[in-house]
Amino acid sequence: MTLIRIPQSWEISENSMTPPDVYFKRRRFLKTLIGVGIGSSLMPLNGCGKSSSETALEDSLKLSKLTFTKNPAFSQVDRPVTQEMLAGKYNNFYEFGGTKNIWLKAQNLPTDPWKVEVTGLVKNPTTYDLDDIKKKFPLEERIYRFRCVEAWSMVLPWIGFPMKALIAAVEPTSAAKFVRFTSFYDADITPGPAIHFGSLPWPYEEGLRLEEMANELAFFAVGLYGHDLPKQHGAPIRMVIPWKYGFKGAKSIVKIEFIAEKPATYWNTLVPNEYDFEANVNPNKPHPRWSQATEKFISQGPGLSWEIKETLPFNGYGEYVASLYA
Ligand SMILES: Nc1nc2c(c(=O)[nH]1)N[C@H]1C(S)=C(S)[C@@H](COP(=O)(O)O)O[C@H]1N2
Ligand SMILES: [Mo]
Repeated sequence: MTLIRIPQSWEISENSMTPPDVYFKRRRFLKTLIGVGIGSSLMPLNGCGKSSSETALEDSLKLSKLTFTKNPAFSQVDRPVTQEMLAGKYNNFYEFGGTKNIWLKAQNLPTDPWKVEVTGLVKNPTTYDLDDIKKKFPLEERIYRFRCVEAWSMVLPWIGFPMKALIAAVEPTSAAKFVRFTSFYDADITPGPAIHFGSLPWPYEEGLRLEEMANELAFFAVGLYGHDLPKQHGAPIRMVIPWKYGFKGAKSIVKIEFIAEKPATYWNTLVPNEYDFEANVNPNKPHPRWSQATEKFISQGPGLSWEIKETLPFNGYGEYVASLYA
């Protein structure tokens, strides 16, 4: 059994750029410590997570192959596709913990059967099961850049269908202005991070303006790397919004509601001054705690390593989406 070792350099670099989840815990943690008068010598946050077996990781990625076409408009970008074994063990999925190393815990997600309720201000409210979705909406592969607000990035070959196809199927009424997307949540299965204080605003929810959802690029993924979506990536269906930071792409979607008012969202509720609703990738707008001008692009294996690249406005997708924000 080969153990995966995360290189030291990765850990160091990550410390210099604390992810929002760790930051949030630390801030609350410090507040609590100060509150009860314990010294700051107690700072055991973050350990680097457990080592895991490479075979178990491979098993988590051995999934049914999908039938799909390759969309020629999104068949490549200016950098290589990230290796599957790297993408599959470096995730954000707060329901399963506050570290990147959640892939094993995420295998507890029950994905079969799965239902997605589409409701609200629509003419044809529908509850789909996953097979209905795969049959009704022709599947295509799109290779998209992916940029997390924490400044790491990947390139991922998603398989799924454009969100506008769902809009056409359910026919929103003229009163629908926003859309709320809700992730799976069950406190027994998705306990959240081990260390946190106070309540977290579960379930994970995200939102888009209806015009954003109708944009050519907005995508529902049911697959990745030619097969069904791995649990750690948000099986069996998730949002992919390539011009926005990764947190806008809610995983493991169970409900989609067309509504009149802007919905509250998970990260915006937790840390409103850091994670705004719009969250378009923008190198000229620093995060309050770090620059967004460059990113750490993860492509090669077998160990985690990255290249520093410039971050592009709208993550390189301005020609498709800039007009939405004019
Ligand atoms: N339900 C849910 N969706 C989520 C998250 C989460 O914690 N819970 N994390 C978000 C963040 S911050 C990122 S960067 C991406 C990560 O997707 P990946 O692990 O497939 O790369 O998922 C997003 N969707
Ligand atoms: Mo993220």
